Amino acid sequence: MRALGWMGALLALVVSCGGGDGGAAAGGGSAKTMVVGFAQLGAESNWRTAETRSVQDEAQRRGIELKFSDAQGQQENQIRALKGFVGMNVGAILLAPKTETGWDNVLADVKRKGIPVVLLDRGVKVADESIYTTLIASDFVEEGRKAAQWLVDATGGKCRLVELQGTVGSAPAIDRQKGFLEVLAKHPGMEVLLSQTAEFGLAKGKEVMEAFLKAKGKEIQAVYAHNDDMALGAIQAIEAAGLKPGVDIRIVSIDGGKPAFEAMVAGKLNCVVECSPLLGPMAFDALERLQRGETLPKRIVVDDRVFTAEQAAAELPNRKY
Ligand code: GZL
Repeated sequence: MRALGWMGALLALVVSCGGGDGGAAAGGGSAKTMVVGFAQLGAESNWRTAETRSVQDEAQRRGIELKFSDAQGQQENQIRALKGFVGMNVGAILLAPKTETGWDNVLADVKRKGIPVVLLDRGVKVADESIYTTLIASDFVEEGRKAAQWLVDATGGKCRLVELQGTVGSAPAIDRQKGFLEVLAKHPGMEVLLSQTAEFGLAKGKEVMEAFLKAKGKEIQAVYAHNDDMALGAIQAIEAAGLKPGVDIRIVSIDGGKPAFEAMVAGKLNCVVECSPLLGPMAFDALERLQRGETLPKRIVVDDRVFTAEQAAAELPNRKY
């Protein structure tokens, strides 16, 4: 198998899937399926569970056997899962890395076994970029820029705001802040009063917003939340403080899930920058292109749109997550 490398493993799997004798295909799995390992980071948000569902549904639709691991938010569990997939000699691996760093050794080991790794939704910082095949993700810096530009336009460039950051050390948290501050740097009237992580979670978002309100109260004119779940938590905290979210305090978030659109229809959230979790089809398209011997670009960018409260009612029926 090693002489064939991972391509041979995948092709062998496809050949045995097509006309095999029904015996176990090379590289694990039955003769009828290609075997893919998916190291998911957790289930911390509505977005994450939608991504998991998209990958699982698409694997089933294509008759691909998916070995799924939920790391419960722990990087060491993801690393353990990757090692397990190597042991199973899967044909390919999908990885949604919790944080940017800490992947060099395990991904080098996976590469030595000839198994391609496709990164889903978050990137990694590694010394040797050849240890992963491609990254399929939104442009988080651009998402931050879009959120900031909407807030600048909505407030005439004069606003005192607080920021609810995503998971510390994760690509979306780092880049969404980077893009946001890049735009704010051009508008001196925009002031970030407080900024703290709420780990992309609703409950934590409520807790941190409560602390922000206690510290800065009516000074706060807007919230920038790195994802919908934290924005929804902030809405709860703002209402508990007797204020009107979306009116007394403007809110802009990222993801674009149904709950956020419902909050915009209710007038409690003002703007959402979309970040699609429906990456299953793109993930398996990429793996099938690899099977055909194609070379993939190092980066496959998922396009994002911006939706305001005025557009929410019309768009809500179209939301798939
Ligand atoms: C973005 C993804 C982020 C979402 C959050 O691609 O990694 O993680 O924005 C999720 O909702 O928790």
